Amino acid sequence: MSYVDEVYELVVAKNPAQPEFHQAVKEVLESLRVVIEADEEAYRKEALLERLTVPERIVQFRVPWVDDKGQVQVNNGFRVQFNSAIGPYKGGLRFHPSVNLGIIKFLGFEQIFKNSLTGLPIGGGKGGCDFDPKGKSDREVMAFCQSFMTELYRHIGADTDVPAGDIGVGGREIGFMFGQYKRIRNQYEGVLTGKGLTYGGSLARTEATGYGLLYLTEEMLKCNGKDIAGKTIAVSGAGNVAIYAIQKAQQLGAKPVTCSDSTGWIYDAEGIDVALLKEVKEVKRARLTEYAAARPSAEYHEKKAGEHGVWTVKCDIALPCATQNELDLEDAKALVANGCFAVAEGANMPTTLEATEYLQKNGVLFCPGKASNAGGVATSALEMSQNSERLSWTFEEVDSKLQQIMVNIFHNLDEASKKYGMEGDYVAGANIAGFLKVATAMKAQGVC
Ligand code: NDP
Ligand code: 2IT
Repeated sequence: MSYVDEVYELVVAKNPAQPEFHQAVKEVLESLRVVIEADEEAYRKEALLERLTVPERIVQFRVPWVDDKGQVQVNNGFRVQFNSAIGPYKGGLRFHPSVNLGIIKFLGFEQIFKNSLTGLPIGGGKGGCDFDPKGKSDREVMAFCQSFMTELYRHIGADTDVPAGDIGVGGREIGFMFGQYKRIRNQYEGVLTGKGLTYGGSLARTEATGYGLLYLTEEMLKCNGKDIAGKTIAVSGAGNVAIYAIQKAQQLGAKPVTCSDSTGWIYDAEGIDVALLKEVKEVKRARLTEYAAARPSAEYHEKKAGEHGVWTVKCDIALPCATQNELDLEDAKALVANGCFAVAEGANMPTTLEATEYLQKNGVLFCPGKASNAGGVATSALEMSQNSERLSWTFEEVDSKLQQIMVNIFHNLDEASKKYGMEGDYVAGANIAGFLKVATAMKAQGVC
């Protein structure tokens, strides 16, 4: 059996009941087949793929906290420190009831290659908790965050592991966790990114993932003889990534007409009103029904099992920005039938393997999240740089660096796909380009 197949079987056998982790590993290993098989014995002897797929460290811990009724609640916390070959562990924290070890491992694994693609010195990690911030008071969220950090603090540090936000973790949660870290450690350091602007945060970090997604999409279209201006875009999600993707798409002259949350979705024929969306989601933390109520041009559709939501809308470009496996084969078929010619992932692994294959086979330009959503973590790394030199850069400076990073990422994966005879397969290009830097660093550092 080939080394790649052997390691995939091992991963499945050793990590039962972690389907998302299997899926992420399968996608990467399939892309790497051509690289590994050219030098199979050397990779096998060094057990490079086994080392790549086993995290350096997993921390799992209890998070007890008291709710507003005086009831003690207990949640399960995780931090997976996956790979530190090219820098300190870096990656977000997700607070969502669906969080389990397999989800955090898939996200941490993806993060290794994403962080490598940014060209910046950051290793791969991810963490989170099965806590649901929805419907909780600010005091409950604070109590939870303080308890979460009371355990996590001993495993992280500005040169060790630097968490940030992800689903359910934004500025409010980062602030509460930063305060608790500082209190326990008596140390003011850049241990988290996505911080507020008054205490070490970077301008443009809030916008970075969504903006970066559009910078990369624009470059991908340009290099394929297409233009983003005037195009209709279907976006899913209504959180940090979706909001700023919609905003930048409009600035580039495109028309995003959809967004969605966990209970329903919006079709707005006049284009999404970003100011209203921000008010509903960032300020009121409300449902999209409130958007529809305030906007006559918007249609609200309740989410229903078996229905395909935003992907049934006619569009030129699709940007999935909500969560994993939200775009399946049926959705891919609907997009192709409606003339969609480009999909770029804002979320992590939002497209199933079957859907990805269908889109690619039908000539749709497809950019995987580990490349197209790398602007968030790249700007986090820029926040780390600013914290280290105790300076802050202007919005324009950070934004122009972000733009350059996204353009470079696209060209790196484009070149890797050509070099390995898979021109236009940006999934393979991203996985190979991300892998080669990490593998070279791992080999140089000996058996560790
Ligand atoms: P937010 O929590 O800000 O927003 C998430 C959005 O997706 C919300 O609208 C939420 O609905 C919706 N959503 C979440 N889970 C589900 C679900 N299971 N089913 C349907 N809808 C869901 O998170 P982000 O915008 O930060 O993250 C979105 C995606 O982008 C994730 O995959 C994340 O890993 C990825 N990402 C985030 C980065 C960042 O910098 N924040 C960087 C790179 C990737 P509701 O409003 O009802 O909660
Ligand atoms: O998935 C991701 O890249 C993030 N959630 C952002 C990570 C970070 O460290 O900024």
